[in-house]
Amino acid sequence: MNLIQDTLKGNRRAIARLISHIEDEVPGAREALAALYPHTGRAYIVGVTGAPGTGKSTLVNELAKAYRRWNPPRTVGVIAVDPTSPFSGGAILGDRIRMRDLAGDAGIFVRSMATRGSLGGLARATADAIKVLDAAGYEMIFVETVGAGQAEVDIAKTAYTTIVVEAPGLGDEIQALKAGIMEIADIFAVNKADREGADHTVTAIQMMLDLNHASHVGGQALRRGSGQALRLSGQVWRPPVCKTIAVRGEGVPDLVQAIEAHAAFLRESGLFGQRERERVAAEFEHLLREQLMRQFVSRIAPEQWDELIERMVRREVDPYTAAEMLLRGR
Ligand SMILES: Nc1nc2c(ncn2[C@@H]2O[C@H](COP(=O)(O)OP(=O)(O)OP(=O)(O)O)[C@@H](O)[C@H]2O)c(=O)[nH]1
Ligand SMILES: [Mg+2]
Repeated sequence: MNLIQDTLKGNRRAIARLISHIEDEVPGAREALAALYPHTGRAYIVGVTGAPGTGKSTLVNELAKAYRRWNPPRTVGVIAVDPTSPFSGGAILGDRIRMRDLAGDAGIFVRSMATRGSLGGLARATADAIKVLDAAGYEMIFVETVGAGQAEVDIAKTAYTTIVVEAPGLGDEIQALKAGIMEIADIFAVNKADREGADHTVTAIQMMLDLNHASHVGGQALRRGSGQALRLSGQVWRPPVCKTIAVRGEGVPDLVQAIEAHAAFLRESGLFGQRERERVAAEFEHLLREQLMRQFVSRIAPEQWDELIERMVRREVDPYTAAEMLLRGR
């Protein structure tokens, strides 16, 4: 089996094995990624994030089906990232079960990824898994992540369009939204609209968007420092708020339209290229930081490291000076 050639041909076993190699940092995985890299950059990546249990997987399942029914049908890759579980336990099994009706369709590939070591490692492995699916020819790639921590935000940064999923009755959640998630949302989905309070949630989000709109130009553009370009082009994206009932597939066509509208907005405003550059730069920075740190730490004797920590604990040296000492090799 030639992992690279077979992945490029879309062979499912090759794809699955290569992603496992990436997760396990098997020697050769990096070379495979390098060989695949020229074949990436074609997929449209959509991030789906939100609090636990809001219905992200159910929604992704429906979105995948919608794109399979598209004319002409698009192939779909799904990556469900679980930063909370260090083992491939219940959550992942749950995702598999919920996405059961996707199984058997050769045009869909579903993969779960959990933390094996650091969250940073998970973000990197996820970015690499996206490349594998991209090179394998999947046209739409959905990346599901839980919550709104930094790792999730990092993962969201790998998407062109980010959907934030909310559910009614999460008042505190909406407050928490203000912090990080508001800035990454290109589209809001208020799921479980069959439950009481959905309209209230929609109103709350709309109000927050109103507040934000004057100073924020909305969505990822600002967070990525492209506000200026947006103002120059005179174009502003206001995140639409879609009500959905994922379990019945209701509201999903509107959500698909919102994704397509955002993709068109990015292309027509010229922001797509900018976002792609920012995506590549962010990933590169992340990688450099990780590798520099690894290389650097590997050159330090454990005793030296421990001693330095001890000295900081005893307040004999401050962290800035300690860092200077290490960097200068003293
Ligand atoms: N009433 C109602 N229940 C829903 C809806 N969408 C999803 N659910 C249910 O909500 C539960 C959680 O759905 P998931 O799709 O697993 O949610 P999730 O956000 O992926 O969950 P995690 O990945 O564990 O964070 C399941 O029991 C779903 O059947 C909806 O529109 N209405
Ligand atoms: Mg899920």
